[in-house]
Amino acid sequence: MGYEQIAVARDGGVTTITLNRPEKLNALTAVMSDELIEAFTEAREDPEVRALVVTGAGRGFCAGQDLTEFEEAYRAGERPDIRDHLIRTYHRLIPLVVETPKPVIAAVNGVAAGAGVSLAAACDVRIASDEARFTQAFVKIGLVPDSGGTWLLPRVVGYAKALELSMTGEVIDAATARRIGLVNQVVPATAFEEVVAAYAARLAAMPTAAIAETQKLLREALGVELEEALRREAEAQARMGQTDDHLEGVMAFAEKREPRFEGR
Ligand code: T3D
Repeated sequence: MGYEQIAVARDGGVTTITLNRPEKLNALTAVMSDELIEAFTEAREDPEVRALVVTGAGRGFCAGQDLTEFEEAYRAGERPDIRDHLIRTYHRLIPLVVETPKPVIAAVNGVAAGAGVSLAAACDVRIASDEARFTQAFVKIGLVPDSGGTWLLPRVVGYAKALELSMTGEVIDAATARRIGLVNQVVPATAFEEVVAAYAARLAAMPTAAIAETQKLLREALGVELEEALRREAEAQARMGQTDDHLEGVMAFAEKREPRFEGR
């Protein structure tokens, strides 16, 4: 389908979803949330898609909620219930990103703020350009972290850093984000697209079913006892043991060649 505020492109097994309001640093509107939900749903259901990249057009990754969406109502003295907006947008989008059973890379090309940080944190891997910056901006407008920020950020950087960033709204650069574990790697802006494309292609060539099970197991293991985690690992492993990619991996090892995984 044609989109207004995002762009979607396919290259082999990789779908790239680009937030496309560069003049507003790709701030999220209700329309953009709906479009992201549609694009993620399509990519999730397409067996040919084996990895996703989320990035931003222009100099921003995502400046979070578009703060002008409620401006008119506020100026008119109205106070819309933010909860309704959150339920309609981020409560659908963020779980969809987290639960996408394929590797999802946030290619953080520029500044990420508020819900933009949550969107990046919802992805499996974060690759930042050295021009990226991050801010838990919520507190600067008198709000608490939403869009999953209270759940996602402590899981990525730990409780103490998540609380510090959320209380201060401090803007941190890409090197600091790397140091605290908010991003997996930082790449010079000049090499950014190339590095992201190579990384995504590498993940798209992996055994996709095993990656999906791994994502789910690790996510859920944070909330269960060891015995339960072991039981879930064994169940998933039994399923993976029946896949073509497992057979291919073992055969490739035995034959001293690179495996050719098909994602099945
Ligand atoms: O209401 C609810 O639904 C609650 C949900 C909340 C979820 C959230 O995400 S809350 C947090 C919302 N985001 C922010 O508070 C961030 C606001 N933006 C900034 O603090 C700064 O723009 C940045 C630190 C992100 C970047 O600074 P800088 O100096 O690089 O760029 P800039 O000049 O401030 O912004 C460039 C343009 O983007 C500018 O437009 P203009 O003046 O050139 O026409 C600016 O207004 C626009 N822009 C940036 N962020 C937003 C935005 N427009 C709408 N909404 C934004 N969030």
